[in-house]
Amino acid sequence: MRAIQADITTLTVDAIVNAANNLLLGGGGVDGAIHRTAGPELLADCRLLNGCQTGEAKITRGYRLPAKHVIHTVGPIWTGGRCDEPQLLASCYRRSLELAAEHGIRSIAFPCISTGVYGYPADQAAAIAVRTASATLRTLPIPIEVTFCCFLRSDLGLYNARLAADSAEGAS
Ligand code: AR6
Repeated sequence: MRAIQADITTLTVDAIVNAANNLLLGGGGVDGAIHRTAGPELLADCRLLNGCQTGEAKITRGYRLPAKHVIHTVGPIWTGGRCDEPQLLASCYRRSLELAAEHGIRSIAFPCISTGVYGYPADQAAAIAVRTASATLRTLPIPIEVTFCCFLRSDLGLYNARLAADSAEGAS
């Protein structure tokens, strides 16, 4: 697992993850950027998926993106943490990785799900992302290279701290 600062739509990986909404018909933020770069075929494909529940994930092709696939997941809207937000956010990372493994995906990049419009506190979200990805990778039959793609420099700092703590834990 590694963290970088980049625009996720530029990454050449087997799959990028989209922080979508329940309708899966596009939106702002990273969702808007992914749809703009992938082109109208992505929206046409998404229309066939019948939406997606919060914490779940669905897969499409990447069309004009350098990534071969897009895994669309729906993070929780932050309302203070008492509406299962941590469990739902963890589920986004777990279900995306499980779906990736089912499709033979060997490299995947995640944005910082829920931390934009949906308002999830960035540090808490980074902790969940790293902890859940680390735990899920240990359960998968094939190794997957995970990149946490941070748009903001502040997020990159949070992820690097969490990744260092995770690898220290793994070593002890
Ligand atoms: N590459 C990587 N990360 C990005 C990019 C990009 N091109 N653009 C933004 N981010 P958000 P959410 C980061 O709001 O909070 C949409 O309208 C951004 O800095 O995109 O899960 C959907 O349709 C932030 O760290 O997603 C939903 O309605 C992270 O992506 C709603 O927003 C997530 O911010 C989902 O909200």
